Amino acid sequence: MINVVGLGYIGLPTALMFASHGIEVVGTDYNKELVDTLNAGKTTFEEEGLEELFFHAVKAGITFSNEYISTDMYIVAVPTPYNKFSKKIDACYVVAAVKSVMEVCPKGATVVIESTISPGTIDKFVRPIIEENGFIIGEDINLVHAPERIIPGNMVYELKHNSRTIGADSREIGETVKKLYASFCEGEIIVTDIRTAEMTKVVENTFRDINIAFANELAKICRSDNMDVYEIIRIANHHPRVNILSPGPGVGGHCISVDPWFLVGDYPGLANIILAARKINDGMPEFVLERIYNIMKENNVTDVGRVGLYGLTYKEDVDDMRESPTLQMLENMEKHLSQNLVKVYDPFIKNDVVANQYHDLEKFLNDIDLIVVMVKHSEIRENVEKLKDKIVLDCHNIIDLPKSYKL
Ligand code: SAJ
Repeated sequence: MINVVGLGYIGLPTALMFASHGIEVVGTDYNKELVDTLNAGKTTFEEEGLEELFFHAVKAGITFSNEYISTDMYIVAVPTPYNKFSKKIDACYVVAAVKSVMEVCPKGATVVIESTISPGTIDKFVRPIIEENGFIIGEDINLVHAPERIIPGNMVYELKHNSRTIGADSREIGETVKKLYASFCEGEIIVTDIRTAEMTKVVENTFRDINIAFANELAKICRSDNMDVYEIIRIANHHPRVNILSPGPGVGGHCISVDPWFLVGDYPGLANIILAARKINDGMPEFVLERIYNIMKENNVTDVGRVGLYGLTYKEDVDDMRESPTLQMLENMEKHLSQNLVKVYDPFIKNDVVANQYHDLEKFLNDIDLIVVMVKHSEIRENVEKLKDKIVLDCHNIIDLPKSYKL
């Protein structure tokens, strides 16, 4: 039986996947409300295919609890925030979860850490806890790192089809855990050591951050000299070995905008491109603000109250707002005392999280003259004609109207 610890964006779908593939699973989370919701038969966030998977898993017997279970296999999928000042990982949730597991686990158990961690975290934080509890790693307790790779919006599909990495101290344990994941994972599963698995995961997200930063830097260069960045990228991408990503209003989410900082924090002086990319991407909300200011001036819009931000989430068609460019931008605006004037709307955010938030597209559009498309939710892509009388700042190159501006 597997005890999956942490039932968030990664832990929940993973637990459901195992349960739907014939494995006995108990999902544990310290959040009572979350466990109550799951036990009441409801999922806790929106995600394509999640509800169906949930019903399958419940039918197959998955249960949810606030308690840790005594069993031979644990999968820890708790959040790993980073310290905003030191840029280093804050392993407090992983530490707390492993401590709780140590209180109930029998000898012979395997502890798999799925949470994204910076290279060295297992050596520095996890091994000492196990040893302090009187266990010998490799004899009494087996330790494994199995980072996930799934993308919000396509999690269920990717859980099944992506290849993945298993890092273990011994080949044998690595192969055992590989077999377990192979119950649902059809992609290639590569077994390696723990340090390599930790580093690989962070490197993957850093690769993407750097590539997005390149596209964003091009957008700024082209804007400064009146060139069309989208046309340039489109043409350049016809080269067989060039694949430039898309500029946007910033990089949000809990992965790409966070993981590169682990490398910057741990290797100051060595992580140079990585740091530059982070700065470029983090500077994009400010760049959008400047664009808004210039477009307002050009169109004689003097009232910030007539400006509307479309989208609060960090990307399209998800309800996740973590590190979102819109929230970053509102924070920047706060410094200029204008945050409370601008209007905001997101079809995926049902409760009020910011000032002047709307819950109806029509009403939102009625109250603004300039709309800034921060997130390319399907809703706006399907309703472009509703923007024909508006001034539009399109941060994603999806709208082609007479009065639309690009980044
Ligand atoms: N973005 C751009 N331009 C692009 C692509 C993305 O500005 O061309 C922005 C998005 O709008 C968003 C951010 O970047 O704000 C990140 O979005 P994303 O869809 O690229 O990635 P995430 O953060 O949702 O998920 C990533 C994935 N990692 C990689 O693609 C390397 C996913 O596979 C990981 O599992 C996940 O991070 C994670 O948990 O680490």
